[in-house]
Order: sequence, then structure tokens, then C-alpha cells
Amino acid sequence: MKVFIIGGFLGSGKTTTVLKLIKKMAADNKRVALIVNEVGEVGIDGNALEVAGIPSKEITNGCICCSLIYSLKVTVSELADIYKPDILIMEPTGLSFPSQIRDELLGMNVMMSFAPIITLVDVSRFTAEMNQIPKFVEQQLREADVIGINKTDLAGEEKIQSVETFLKDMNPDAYQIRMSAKENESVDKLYRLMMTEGETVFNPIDAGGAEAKSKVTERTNSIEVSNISACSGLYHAGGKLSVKDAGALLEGIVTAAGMEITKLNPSFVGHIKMTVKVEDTLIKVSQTAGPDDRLIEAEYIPQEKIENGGKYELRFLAAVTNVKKAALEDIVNDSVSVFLSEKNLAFEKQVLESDSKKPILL
Ligand SMILES: Nc1nc2c(ncn2[C@@H]2O[C@H](COP(=O)(O)OP(=O)(O)O)[C@@H](O)[C@H]2O)c(=O)[nH]1
Ligand SMILES: [Mg+2]
Repeated sequence: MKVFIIGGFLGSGKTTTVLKLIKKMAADNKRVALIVNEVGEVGIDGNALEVAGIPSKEITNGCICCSLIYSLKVTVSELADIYKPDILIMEPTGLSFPSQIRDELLGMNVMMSFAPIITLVDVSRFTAEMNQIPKFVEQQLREADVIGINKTDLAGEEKIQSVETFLKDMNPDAYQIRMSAKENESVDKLYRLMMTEGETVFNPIDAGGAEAKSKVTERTNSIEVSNISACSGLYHAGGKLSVKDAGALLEGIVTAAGMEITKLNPSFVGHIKMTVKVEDTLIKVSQTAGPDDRLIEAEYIPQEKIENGGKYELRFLAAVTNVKKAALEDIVNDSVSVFLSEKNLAFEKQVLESDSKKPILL
């Protein structure tokens, strides 16, 4: 079993890349399994990834490189035993340090090898991230084998080169690859790079083998280092909603929440995401935030048709820098209520057991 770990900060393009990689692997007749980790109690990206129709497990409410390492090990063992995949892909949260995950897995009694660890960077927002959370970004990138300089379609040549030079200085050993996760050619290039063994630019590590060496310089709780608050939630709504209306609704909520968060921290970086499934479409609206432009994007992902019967599940995750968790929760709850009431949708927030017992973070 070969393990692919696709790391990178919130909104850097991990899920987009994973979806494309899975399609490539399926076309290559590989048996693939997937583990998605979300920082909130409510999973979001697992839903988007269901479309690929491969066995996937979602580990929520924390980070698999810190508090959830035990859950991760159990999940890896189960998937390896039951499904025996050729490839296991992991998408950790944007707040994790992927090398710490590899370190922990190396000690397990499961035969596996590792593709080089890839850490994605949103090149258009890198400077903003460095300004807000320099220590976190540095630790995440210092341990990468391959740095995917992503979203090159959103930045000019000069900007891309300056980020490349900066990162070369920070992590001279990492192999850098320019990409745009939305384009197939980029993901093809990445896939070839990760499947190639014996490349001189990096050394895939054999689990438990003599050459297994740690890149982790300092074991830390990544969430504490990140200075990010996160909150997630699940709303049950009832009424009449078309795919188009649902897209507009989610965009409204995400935009409003982003504007309120800006009032508390004008320079925040992070991610606000919402999903809802209507008929045969999963609608995912993300706001990937940088201080200069807050890009909001709606994706319409085809899925197996379900009979909603006028009942919908809206999921959200907000994770941003330097805003108190309680304030963030209020903002998201208020934005959701205002927009759902406006549309005359009855709704109820599901109280998750973990809400009362363990706070997600910070
Ligand atoms: N323009 C552009 N947008 C991208 C690219 N990769 C991802 N995105 C968008 O960035 C947002 C966050 O992507 P996602 O894959 O969910 O990031 P994750 O949080 O790292 O899993 C989504 O709106 C994506 O469509 C890219 O290469 N170019
Ligand atoms: Mg994701």
C-alpha cells in the first residue's frame, strides 16, 4: 500500500487535487482508499469526495497529526485489512503538519510505503498567510518533500517567482512544482512525480525500513501553533429549494459571514465553506480569504440523485486567523438564520454530542 499525503493550508486546493488524482488512479486501475480529516465536528469535504465512489473514511473534530492520531491509526489498519488498497490518499486538515502523520504511521505494523509528502501553497495568498501566521506556515512547509505552488492561474509570473524564491530559501530540499489543481495537466504531472520511485529529487520512504528518517524538527500541536479558530455546524432545513436557489443561498451566507469576520480582523486568512445536496448535485461554496480579495466560488458537483423530500442538510465550516471562536460561531449562526428565514425555510441546528463535551479547538 502506497500512502499519499496531500497537505497544505486551508483552501490551498487539497480536495480539488485529490478529486483529480483519484480519477487518474481509477483510470490506471489502482484500488484507492481515502481518508479525509476535518478540523470541525461536521465533515464537509468528505461529501464532495463521495462522488468518486471509492471507500472513504472521514475523521472529524480535530487534527490527525495531533489529538486524533490514534483514530487515524485505527482507520489505516481497518482500511488496509478490509479493502487492501494499492493507494491510500490522505487529506489532513489545513492545520496539520503532514510529516508528523508520516512519522506516526511509520511505527505501525502495516506494510506501507510513502509517496513524497506534498504540501500545497495558494500562491495568490501566500504573502497574506505569512503575515498572519508566519510560524505555522513555516513549520508546515519546512517539512514538505514536494511543494505544490498551486493556483498559478491566479498570479502573475513575478509573484510566482518571488514565492518560489522565498520557499527555496525556507526549504531548500523540497522539490517545487508549479500547478493549477483545476487543470488536468498539472495533476497529471503531480501524479507522475508521486508515483515515480527512485527519483533523485526525493526519497520515498519504506515503512519501518532502515532508510526511514524523520523530517520533523519539532513535534508540536499544529492547531495551537496555527492561531486559528474553527467552528462547524450542521443545519437541517425544510422547504423548497432548487439547485440554483441553493447556490445563491449558500453564496449569500458565506459572503455575509466573510464580511462580518472582516470587521473583527480585516486581514484574516482562512476558509469559510458550506455544502448542501439538492437532487443530484452537491453544491459547495467556498470563500478562500486573503485580505485583498475574498474569492467566493460555487462548485456544482454531480452526485447520485437522492430524494430530498424537501429536507436538506446544510453543513458549514469556518476556520480563520485571530478571531475568537465564540465570535466566529455567532457570526456563522446569524448569517445562516438570516438567509434561511428570508427564504422561508424552516431550520434547526443539530446539536452534536461533541459540542458540549469537547470544544473543537482553542
Ligand atoms: N483558480 C484556482 N482555484 C483553485 C485551484 N485549486 C483550488 N481552487 C479553488 O480554491 C478553493 C479551495 O479549494 P479546495 O480544494 O476545497 O481546498 P482545500 O481546503 O485545501 O481542500 C475552491 O473554491 C477551489 O475551487 C486552482 O488551481 N486555481
Ligand atoms: Mg479540503
